Amino acid sequence: MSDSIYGEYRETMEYVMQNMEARLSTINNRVFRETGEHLYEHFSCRIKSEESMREKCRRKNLPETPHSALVELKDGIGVRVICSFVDDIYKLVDEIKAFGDCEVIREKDYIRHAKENGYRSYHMILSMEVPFPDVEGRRPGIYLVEVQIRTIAMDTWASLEHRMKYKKNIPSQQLLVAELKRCADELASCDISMQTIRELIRAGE
Ligand code: 0O2
Repeated sequence: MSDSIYGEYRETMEYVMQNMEARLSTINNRVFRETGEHLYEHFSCRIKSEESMREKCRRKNLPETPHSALVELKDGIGVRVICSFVDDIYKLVDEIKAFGDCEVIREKDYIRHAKENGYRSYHMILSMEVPFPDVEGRRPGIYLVEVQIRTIAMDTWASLEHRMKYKKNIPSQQLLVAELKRCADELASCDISMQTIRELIRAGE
């Protein structure tokens, strides 16, 4: 019996993660062959750490079980893809939606609808069919993957904001929130400018 919150399904989660990595690499290579440009800069995949998953279960009043970690919470397997330009994000979303064996079960466009604090990113929860059992006893099993797609600028902001979130009780909290929001909006404006520059370069080629 495993002590992991993911139980006996941890190995299949690794399989799903590797499978996603391979698909993303294939997409980028194909787009590069077709257009001479990559669709994304880089990506990272992770299985949420035991500690974070257990903490999230407690925060959401869920029992610390494989069912909570694999079904109730949907970000046990996470993929973050970083693109150079905003329109590449939407092209990648279309590529991912075209996967034959995955279904998008949740989608949030925090780019067109930024969060109040300025956070921007495209989020999807995919359900992927795999030839192994899942926690609900199905075979083929269904595993969930959270995909976050952002530009370099959005990622820079999110990383810094995430780090600063943990520094509580600092003076001028309100001012900092407003400043962070201002930075997010300025970066979003830079993203639009960079895309316009790319379009102008392409038009002149
Ligand atoms: P971690 O440590 O990055 O995994 P959920 O929070 O997943 O139960 P929800 O609210 O539907 O459900 O999720 P949503 O809105 O899709 O956001 C989930 C993830 O997006 C977060 O995961 C963060 O990674 C990222 N995110 C969302 N909002 C913000 C934000 O304001 N700032 C930053 N920096 N990241 C954000 P976790 O589990 O919170 O954290």
